[in-house]
Amino acid sequence: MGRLIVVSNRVAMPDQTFTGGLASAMDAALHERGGLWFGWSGKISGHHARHRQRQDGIDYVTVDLARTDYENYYAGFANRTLWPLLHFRLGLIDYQREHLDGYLRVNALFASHIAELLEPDDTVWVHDYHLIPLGAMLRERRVGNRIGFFLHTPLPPAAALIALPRHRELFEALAQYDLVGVHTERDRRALEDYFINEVGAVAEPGGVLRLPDGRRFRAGVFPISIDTAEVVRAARCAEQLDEIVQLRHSLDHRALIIGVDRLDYSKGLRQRFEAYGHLLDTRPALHRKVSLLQIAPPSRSAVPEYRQIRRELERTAGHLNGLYAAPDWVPIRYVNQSYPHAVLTGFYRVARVGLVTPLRDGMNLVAKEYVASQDPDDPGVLVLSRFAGAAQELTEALLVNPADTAEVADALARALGMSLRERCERWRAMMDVLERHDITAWRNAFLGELRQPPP
Ligand code: GDG
Repeated sequence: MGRLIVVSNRVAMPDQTFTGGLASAMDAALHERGGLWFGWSGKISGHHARHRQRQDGIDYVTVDLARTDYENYYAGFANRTLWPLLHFRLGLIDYQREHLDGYLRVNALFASHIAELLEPDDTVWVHDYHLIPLGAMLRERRVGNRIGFFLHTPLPPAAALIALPRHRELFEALAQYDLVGVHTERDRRALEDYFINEVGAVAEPGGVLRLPDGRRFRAGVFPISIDTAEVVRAARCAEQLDEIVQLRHSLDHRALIIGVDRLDYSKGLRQRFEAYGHLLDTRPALHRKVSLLQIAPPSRSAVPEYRQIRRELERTAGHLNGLYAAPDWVPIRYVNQSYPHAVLTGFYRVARVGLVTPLRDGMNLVAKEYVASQDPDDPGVLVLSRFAGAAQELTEALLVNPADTAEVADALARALGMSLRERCERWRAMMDVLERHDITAWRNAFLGELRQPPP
């Protein structure tokens, strides 16, 4: 069996503290088989310098990008065109031809490097919307290896995908992969509909799509998960950490509602603050009895929409605190800082309610981490958006439409008043899912399917 070659926009380098589940899952897979992780170095330089570092049997190979590449590929087409499109936000799409050209140029640059590094038995696993055409570009370079692609975002229906100029050039390229993985059955159906209606493909048994030229590829559902055992362990140990002791002390027996999200317009943060405002407005008995801690580390600050959402949230949080705060009580603690993963698991464990209300989300790992971090004898309640992929599995959460502030406020009130027995039953059911299906199961399912003989 050959090596595993992982390709993603950014690479989790061994000398960086990178604690995400995806990074550790890839790390484990690369260790098992030996392999190579390829991506952008995160550096901007004029000459596409390539860096190579080998540690514990894994090769980390990264390239620098020129400033215009970064602006057109990353800040432009990936994050101002594809991200809003894939999250059903057609009104936010900013399409510029030079951004698409830059996106294709960087994908071609990646393809040339990878084609050079590949050996005949290697299996290639490409990640996410930054790299949709990479497989097709590898095929153009006569790469015959097994190549899989996993999309971490949702996939909207064909009626939305066709809003993108030159959409066929981009999405039809997915057919050059042997296997395309998505988080949910809804995403898989969207992919199938697009290929049937826009490309003229035919669906065959086993998730196979056959194109008019006879080419076949598989599309499958692989819901990503977390390192459940590790999150359970970290949350248990976190009780001792200073940050957790201080948080408990500051709460002074008030119930904590927690939200943890990258600062992103897809996460529904404004609507979440408004729902919490509605809760305080309609239930005065909860005043001084509850606090919302929203952790929202800034992301993609080079993109104007992200600077705008930040301003908007500061205004909304300030407004709510101005309306309701008392000398000894702040209703919203809004923190634009990131924390080590171990500390986050401790915050989750302290919180009586996990509030996860994205407008759209491929999966949402925070929802899963919140559940796995709970104290089995006194678990909290998850309030979860129906539009997160996680809602397909965590059906014992209180499921809400994030746009309906009254519905979210009702769910919060219900969660805050829920009996220990009901909390335990709901938590156990969700924990069963996470114990059966962790990040290792996800990775093995995808790679197992990719190793099957081509359709
Ligand atoms: C994309 C898709 C899909 C957050 N704050 C801190 C921190 N985090 C960690 C969380 C969690 C991860 O970041 C966020 O993952 P999500 O899944 O919630 O969201 P995206 O970043 O949008 O991820 C999403 C995912 O890819 C995987 O396929 O589920 O739908 O959008 O693990 O804990 N980590 C640390 N400090 C923080 O302050 N260390």
